[in-house]
Amino acid sequence: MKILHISDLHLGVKLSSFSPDAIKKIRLSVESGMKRIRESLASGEYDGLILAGDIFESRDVSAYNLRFIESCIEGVLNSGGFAIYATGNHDYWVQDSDFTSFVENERFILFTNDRVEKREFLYGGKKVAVYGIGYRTIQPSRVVGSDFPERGDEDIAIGVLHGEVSDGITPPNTPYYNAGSSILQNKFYDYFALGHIHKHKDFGKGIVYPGCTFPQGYDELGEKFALDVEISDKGPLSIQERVFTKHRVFDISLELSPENRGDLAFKLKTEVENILDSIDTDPIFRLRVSLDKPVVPNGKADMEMMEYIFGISEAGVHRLDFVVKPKDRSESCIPEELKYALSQAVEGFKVAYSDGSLKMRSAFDSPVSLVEILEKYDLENAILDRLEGQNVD
Ligand SMILES: [Mn+2]
Repeated sequence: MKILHISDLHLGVKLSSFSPDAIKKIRLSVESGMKRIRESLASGEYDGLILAGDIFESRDVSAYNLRFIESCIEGVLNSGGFAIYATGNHDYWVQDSDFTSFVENERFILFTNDRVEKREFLYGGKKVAVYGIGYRTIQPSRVVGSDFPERGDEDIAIGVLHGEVSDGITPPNTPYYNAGSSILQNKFYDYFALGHIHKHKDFGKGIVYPGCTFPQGYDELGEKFALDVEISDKGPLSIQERVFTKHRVFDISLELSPENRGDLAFKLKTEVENILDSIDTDPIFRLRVSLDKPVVPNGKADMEMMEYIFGISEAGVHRLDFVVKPKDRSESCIPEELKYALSQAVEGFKVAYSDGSLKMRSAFDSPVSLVEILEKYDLENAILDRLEGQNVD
């Protein structure tokens, strides 16, 4: 039995932290990913589809995105398969929405109640039991691991949970449904489909987060995928990654100090070269430059050298975050006046103070090289001028 396990599509999420150029790339890539998901499900390639929650971003869902999920479910049902949808904390509204056509039937199971439920059906002569829970409110904050019953006499047992699962017995402290992985392991299901965490994690014994399917944030880095899950009563469980998007998001951090510049340059050179070697499409880069002192490398020559080393000029930077982390972490060491001055000096930068650091952020209309950034904004002088005389070290 082959199942496509998808979670955290967050259809309709605002891509506001990206530049317009990056947004265009992401939209096209997601669009073609959605098409491939729909086509695969309609082709009869899968026996089942599991949607493990946060399929939509919010109640404010477009007809297009709604129709997409409906057609995915229809596709797998029409080809003789089954679909399971457990709502997440972003789609708690699904249960009483009058504009969705999500109605349970024999082979479409919908978990929207805030308690663990069991559904059974026959598939290919086998008795399948599905145990799941959905969201009726945004933040239920409950330990649910022990709410799941041990498997019964069914041929195939599947669990679905949108929430936070931790290694071991102790559940994590979180406002969402939560469980310790070893509690779930002791239910002896063939597969436990998790959702909510955007990063892939396999706890063993078939308890798995696929992570979000589409990278749509600067914290959703590298390759993102859904899972092809093969459940067989003859052999072991097989789980394979299935990538549906072409774009990838990369976050490159650079912590500068006059002492470590050489080492960092080498490290970053390797990192960027590996990224550029391993992908067949344009990456979306954020470069984070942070300083623990108000000191930046000296002069344009240094920056040209760094750009050459990093190989970033080819790819371009879509967003630059510039962070000054003074050792004295009180906000008073960076006065309002300076924050205002910086926001003026560095056109287009949003300036904020948080976690003891001064943070500036800019998303560019189109990717720019590091040298361009420095020339355009004259960052070095802006920072040095403004910080001169400040007691920040
Ligand atoms: Mn979630």
